[in-house]
Amino acid sequence: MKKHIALFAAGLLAASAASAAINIDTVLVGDAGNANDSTTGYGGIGYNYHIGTYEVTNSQYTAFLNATAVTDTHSLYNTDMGSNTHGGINQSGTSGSFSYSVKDGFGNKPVNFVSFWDAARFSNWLSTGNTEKGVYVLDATGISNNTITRNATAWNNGGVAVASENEWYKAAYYDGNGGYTLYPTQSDTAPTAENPPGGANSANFSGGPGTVTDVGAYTGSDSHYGTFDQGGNVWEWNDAIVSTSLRGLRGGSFNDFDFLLQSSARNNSNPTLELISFGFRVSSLAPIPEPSAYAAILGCLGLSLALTRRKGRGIL
Ligand SMILES: [Ca+2]
Ligand SMILES: [Ca+2]
Repeated sequence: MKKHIALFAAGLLAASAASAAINIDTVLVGDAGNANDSTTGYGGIGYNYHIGTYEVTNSQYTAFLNATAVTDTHSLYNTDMGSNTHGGINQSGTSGSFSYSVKDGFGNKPVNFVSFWDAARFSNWLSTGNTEKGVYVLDATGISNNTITRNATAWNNGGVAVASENEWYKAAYYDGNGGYTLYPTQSDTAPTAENPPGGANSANFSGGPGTVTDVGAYTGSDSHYGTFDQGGNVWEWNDAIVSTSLRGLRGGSFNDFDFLLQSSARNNSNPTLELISFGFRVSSLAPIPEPSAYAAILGCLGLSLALTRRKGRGIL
């Protein structure tokens, strides 16, 4: 059934030049009910959840832009994505007919130059196909005052969110057995900054490649739950409201020293800031389908209902 849905979605997508296939790989973070890391007070989670195996990539974000930013009302595109050598997405056309393409070699690199609100809108779009509605019900006042929190119903129904600080922290540092490590590579020793794939404890931070690298490229340096690049590559927004003007960031980047990869390195920024080293990772209570899959699922259900009815009539 799952395979059928995926193929059906691909068929739909092939008919639409503006869309591209998007698939968000996730890992299940189990062990619900674990305690916080006693040294920092983070990481305790009372539920099982899915979190992105990787940072959101340029290729995924480009599909999002093509679906939602033909007229870029919400400034989802930042021109640095095109003009900066570390950015990975080009924009062409004029407002009303913008289209977006991935730069050569950048498809699997993490998107950067994104604000927290870009990340929230990407998550909403994955949930509902609408950037303004989903786990984050967005309105100008809530954005301006930085007060928007998760809508419990949307989240509990399997909506997609920007990972919460505790979701992000547990996926990065928890050892599955009551303990936490200092680095998100299952180690208390600083990783080696080197070109991927590196060894069993390597990452992309200062002294390494000097730019973004393909997500998951440090193949031997995943977390206990199987996530990659939570240390380095790009900083990752989380949805913690740190103050009236700040949201959370964790993990450090290709530009930062190793101590910023540590569990103790809680960082934050104005949620509107879009820097060269800012990206994000998503989470959900359910595995994440692509937005068009919702239509495909509905289509399949409709078809199956029609077949059932027809069959029913046949029997009668
Ligand atoms: Ca933006
Ligand atoms: Ca990262």
